[in-house]
Amino acid sequence: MECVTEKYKVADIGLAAAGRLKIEWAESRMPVLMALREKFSKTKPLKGMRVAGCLHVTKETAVLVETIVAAGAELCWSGCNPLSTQDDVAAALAKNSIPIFAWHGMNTEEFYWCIDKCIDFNPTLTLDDGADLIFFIHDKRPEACAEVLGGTEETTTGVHRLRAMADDGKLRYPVMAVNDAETKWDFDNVYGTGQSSLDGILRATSVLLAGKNFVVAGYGHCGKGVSMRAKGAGANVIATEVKSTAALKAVLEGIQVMTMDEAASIGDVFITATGMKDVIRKCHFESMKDGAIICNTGHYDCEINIDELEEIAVSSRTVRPNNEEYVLPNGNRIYLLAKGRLVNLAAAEGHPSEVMDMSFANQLLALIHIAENGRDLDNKVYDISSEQDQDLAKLKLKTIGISIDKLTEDQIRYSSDYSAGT
Ligand code: ARJ
Repeated sequence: MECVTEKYKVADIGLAAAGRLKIEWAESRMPVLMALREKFSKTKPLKGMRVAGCLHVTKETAVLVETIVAAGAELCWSGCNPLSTQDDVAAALAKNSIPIFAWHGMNTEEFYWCIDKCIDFNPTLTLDDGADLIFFIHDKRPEACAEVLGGTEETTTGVHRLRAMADDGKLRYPVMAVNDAETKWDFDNVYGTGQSSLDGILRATSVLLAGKNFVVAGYGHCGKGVSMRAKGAGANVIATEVKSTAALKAVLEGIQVMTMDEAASIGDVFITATGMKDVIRKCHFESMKDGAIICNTGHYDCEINIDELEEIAVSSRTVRPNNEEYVLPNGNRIYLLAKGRLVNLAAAEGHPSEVMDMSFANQLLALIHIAENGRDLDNKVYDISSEQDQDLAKLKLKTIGISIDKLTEDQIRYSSDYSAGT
């Protein structure tokens, strides 16, 4: 099987037909992005643009990729996580003449080789999830930044880092914070992460969640979504936090809040959603119950200290796909899912298409915004406009067939009237 050419490197081009079926399934559930595809395939707002993308290769991403192409751009793609590429989807894209360098299970060196390939493509726009491509182009290929009009960033962790980089004066082109659009974080991060993380845990373990002590580290938008769904599945949800307001929100949601030191000995399932490193570490592994399941849904694989787990374990083996058993000196077994990488993308298929529809519509519109205005933007991180949010939400509601009220003229006047009281 020819799987490497100048234009692509994928695991198995023979999987293209299966990948195409998945992409078609996603298309049927991404009406907003498909409507934008239809509109922009006529006007071609990205004509002349070269997009380098570094984002999980899933069926939903494929719909975005083919929409960017329909809008007139050329592009080159790499995955943003060694375990999240769906090989059949990557093959389908390669088969459709899309330059793509991504396969499941790549090592770190290969990961950066793929990003480097996308930079060889001389991008005018970059699209990231986790900012690895932006970091790489700044660090290793700074000369390539000159051609870049701007970039977009998909996720919380990436946006945090890019804001820090901009504050340090190190960012060499403008970036749109797609994550911070309301139609992204308030849906993708909450409902997307909630459902897909449980999907990953269930595919990797097949355990009953009802009655389990389910520990969620981090009660941000992602943690909140996971907690909500775990609670719905009948688990006793426990949250750990470092931020007082977030902890208080969890308390008022009826969730037990305690420290990880306390939670470690009572949890049955642990999931990290913090963006911080070493949230679960040696002292926690040592006090865990026999059979404890641990996983992560944050962007990077540093939230569980796996080196320490490997150090203290007397043996380990794979017991199911994406499920590694570690036996500790006290005889207790701990099950690590998806090597501590995003459990929702590594052990399942990522967020459902319906929610990625809005995230990726934001990505597309952000790219078009930079293509049209990039030269007037400063080298900083920009928010998505609230008009874009409202337009996308309106379009999404329309596709679901839901109508909402309109303010009357009198109500519009009332909304800006400060003279009326009791
Ligand atoms: C592509 C996905 C999918 C999916 O938008 C989500 C986010 O912020 C990322 C953190 O790395 C993952 C990304 N995401 C979730 N599900 N990207 N396809 N199906």
